[in-house]
Amino acid sequence: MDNTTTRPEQAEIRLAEYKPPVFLVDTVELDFDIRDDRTRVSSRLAIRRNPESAERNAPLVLNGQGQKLVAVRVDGRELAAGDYVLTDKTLTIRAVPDEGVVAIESDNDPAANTALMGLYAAGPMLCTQCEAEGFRRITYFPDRPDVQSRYRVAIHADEDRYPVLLANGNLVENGKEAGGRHYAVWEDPFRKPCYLFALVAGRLDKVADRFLTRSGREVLLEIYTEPGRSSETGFAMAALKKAMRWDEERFGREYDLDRFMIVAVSFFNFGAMENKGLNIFNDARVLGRADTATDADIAFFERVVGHEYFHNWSGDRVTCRDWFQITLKEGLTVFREQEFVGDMNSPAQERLRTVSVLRRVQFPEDAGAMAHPIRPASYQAVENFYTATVYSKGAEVIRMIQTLVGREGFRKGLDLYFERHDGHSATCEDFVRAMADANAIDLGQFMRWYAQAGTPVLDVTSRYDADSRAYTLEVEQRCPATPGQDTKEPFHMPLRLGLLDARGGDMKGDMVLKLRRPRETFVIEDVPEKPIPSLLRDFSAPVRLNYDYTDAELLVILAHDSDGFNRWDAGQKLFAKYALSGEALPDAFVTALRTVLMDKDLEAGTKAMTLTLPGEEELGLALIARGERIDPVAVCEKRRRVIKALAGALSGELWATYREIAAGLDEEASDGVARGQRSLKNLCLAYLHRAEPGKVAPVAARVVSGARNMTDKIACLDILVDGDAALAARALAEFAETFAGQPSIMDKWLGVQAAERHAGVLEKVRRLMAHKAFSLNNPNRVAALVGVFAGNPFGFHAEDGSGYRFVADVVERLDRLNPQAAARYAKPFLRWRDFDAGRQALMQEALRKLAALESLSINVREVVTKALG
Ligand code: 0A1
Ligand code: ZN
Repeated sequence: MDNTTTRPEQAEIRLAEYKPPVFLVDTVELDFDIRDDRTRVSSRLAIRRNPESAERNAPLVLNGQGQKLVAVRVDGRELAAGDYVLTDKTLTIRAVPDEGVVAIESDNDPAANTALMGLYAAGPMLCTQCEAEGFRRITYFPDRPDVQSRYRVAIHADEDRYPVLLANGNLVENGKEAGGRHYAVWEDPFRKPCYLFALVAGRLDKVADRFLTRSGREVLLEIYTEPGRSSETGFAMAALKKAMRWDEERFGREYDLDRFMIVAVSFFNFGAMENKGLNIFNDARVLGRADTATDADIAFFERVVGHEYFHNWSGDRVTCRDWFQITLKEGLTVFREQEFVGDMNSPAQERLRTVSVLRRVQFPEDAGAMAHPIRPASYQAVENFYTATVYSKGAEVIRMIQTLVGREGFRKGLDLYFERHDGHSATCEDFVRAMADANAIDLGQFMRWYAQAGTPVLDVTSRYDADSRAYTLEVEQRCPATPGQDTKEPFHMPLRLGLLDARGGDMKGDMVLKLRRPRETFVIEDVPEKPIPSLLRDFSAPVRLNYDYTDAELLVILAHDSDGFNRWDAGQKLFAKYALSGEALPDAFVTALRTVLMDKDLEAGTKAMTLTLPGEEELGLALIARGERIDPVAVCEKRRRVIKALAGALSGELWATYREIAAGLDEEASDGVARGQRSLKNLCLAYLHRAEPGKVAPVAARVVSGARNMTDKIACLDILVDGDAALAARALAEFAETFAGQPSIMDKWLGVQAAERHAGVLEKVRRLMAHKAFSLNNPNRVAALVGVFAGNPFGFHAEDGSGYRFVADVVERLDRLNPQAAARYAKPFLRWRDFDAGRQALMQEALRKLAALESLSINVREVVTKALG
């Protein structure tokens, strides 16, 4: 007997095979009967054959997964089992009228739902997550974003256990029921795709406020938390009001419902979700005060609250036709979020942050085994494509359009886009067409950004002719091959630049060259002296740019360029060069950095960013660009060597800066300025620790136990863990005792230890997995421990392969609970080709072991097969 099992080939779903839905659903009535052992969901769907569908006689096929079907009715008649076909993914009903009502009852088991998609128990509450394909786990439905419906939702539950019952839209009715139960009915007047559906039930605390829209409507704002955490909502509420005002002022977009709700939940796979009128947030992205959250967390609250709020227009009012178009809403919304955060704080710092994240996270993705265009052409598990490429590179593509058409032109284009598509689903073509039409320009070639993967490279050379005073730039563009795309067509992109004189003065102001061809020559006339080109100002396109700068030219740019981005980037280039070559830091560079540090007019946050070396990932990428392979441990050491040298040379200034800021900074302040000052202060201390560990460790130890500010505590805990075993052990124990029972704070404690740049880190992480602060069921705990470990060169990349085996093992175990989360930790293996031969072999071995498993989710299997492919 042949007992080998064959694994069915996994299906690639393709954009080119898009077909309009066969049936539309105009209205949806849902009834949730929440009981201790199950939740019964009853639906009434008003269905109608779609006139746009070519499949005139096709049956009604509803998606459905992981629930128990109880009954199906068509126009009031209950169907017998033979009247429909039920599989583990679909419910097919052949005998349906062209227009009618389908009613379905099914049972959900939220307590058993560890995948956190659909209806699930999040600690003491029930909540939902439907993007991308979670609604099908709640009830049988055509679960696709081009089916948009009006919803009326009734929820019934025990009043004591679930006093708060929420869904999208407006509360239209509520009251008591027999047996200590109660109910609420919600109606959403806007048509929406089912992925924007949301429901929350539980015992929740609430903070409320009001917002007056510019047309004079009053909106009720509510933030709900688990009991005891409402004092941590201040930043989020302030951010929400700022976001609402900003979207009116900058883009003319007003809020449209009477109520806007945010719920913070403690089990969530992503950062947050833009469900219409009822945003659901990972509590780590919305709750905290200066004594419970770090400045980085707090900065994120404003960003994420803004992001989800902005989706109300870019995502909810105008949504995506299909899941290939995620960047239509995400790229645009990230762009809007970046503009908002810049306007609320410092636009220059926001740009530096954005680009460094892009380079650190998106560039490697775009060079790896799962590189994809911002609009992928195919996928197996759509959740694998909520990526840095779709989000961050997508936002850069939107930004390039703004650079090409100007801010006013962009606003006109966006208005036209919303006007044309309000209440409907759209495609990336629709967006670009609105921009082109509003500005009467041709963006045909520009569409290649949506179809071609890989980070383009610009090779630039120049010559200056003193006699004719002409400056010539030759620009060549190329784009490396990516999986499935061997050759690329040239991109249309803006190259912003300036020309500096020998003292760094701008000779010509800002110019924007429009690149379209593989090789182009630009002649700039009337240039008085041989210039230093300041190329790719403001990072005007998501590319790598090569130009053969001398160190002296970079120093001029660093000191004087009027473009803040290029000043910072010149420093980054010099840092990378000295770190990778092992050359000593030249005095001129140290002097330039000293000038930055002591500059009275420069914001502290900008100083901190200028003094921060490119990260280990970026240095690794610089090696790849030179055709070398990465030894991550060696890269970490090279980086440390530069920090040590710099700290030695600037010791006096670093101590002076540290002391001055420490003396004047209010521990409770967490506005943008205070955050910048704190980041500079803690950078000074961390740098000094490399050069003078004996002097810094006691200072750090005092801060960990004495400070009330969480940013300071964690920065100093990091320092201790990095250097002084005895002090670290004591500080960690004290921290754990103080914050036991506060899981989001204990996540930081886990993370600090998983980040330890030391060979023994795996053993520690193994032990921590058994600690009561850890749980494989909670994505935040897993991110704090396993996620941080996966970015640790001494952990994940340990030379003996132990880190790879450990992470692969976690992926296997986690996959049984939460496939989306598991796939996230399989992704670091996608880059195996970037590392030295020994590590390549060990990473492939771990991948093969995973690939050989019989039962893997499609999420993990897609990553593993593409990694090996
Ligand atoms: N749309 C959300 C993020 C999000 C994406 C996918 C999810 O499940 C697969 C959940 C949330 C945002 O951009 O904020
Ligand atoms: Zn989003």
